[in-house]
Amino acid sequence: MAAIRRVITFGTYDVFHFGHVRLLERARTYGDHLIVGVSTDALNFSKKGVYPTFSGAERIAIVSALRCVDEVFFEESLELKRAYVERYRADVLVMGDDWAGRFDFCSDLCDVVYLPRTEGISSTEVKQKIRGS
Ligand code: C2G
Repeated sequence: MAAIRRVITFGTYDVFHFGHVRLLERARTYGDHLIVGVSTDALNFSKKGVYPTFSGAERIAIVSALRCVDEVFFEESLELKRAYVERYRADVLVMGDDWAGRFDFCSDLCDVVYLPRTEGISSTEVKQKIRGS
């Protein structure tokens, strides 16, 4: 029997939208088991200086409810990518191409794939649209 191919991806998934679900659905097609690292509130604050609109507990609950997602965990540090790939025995790491090249340092551990982002949608744009309505 062929071994299960494990796919890992990372993200904030704040104000969850169509671009997020498309990324996750496409990531899942690279294997049989999709593992998603959802960034913690503290990691977001350290990266962007603001907290996400939805809490880590809410964001991870939304992501884990998706049919294409098999396993979730909190991503606590950007510096732990290699440790997460090893801990979750990932065969493929998938990210949107806004991160193109930035995960290549994991390519000795697993395949690294960047998928085209969905155009015309982002959490920031959704928030602006709602504010303007
Ligand atoms: N994405 C996409 N199309 C969009 C918006 C996002 O394909 N219109 C993808 C991103 O490229 C990423 C995933 O959806 O692969 C999650 O996006 P974000 O929640 O914006 O994640 P980010 O804040 O970039 O966090 O360690 C990496 C970070 O945790 C990634």
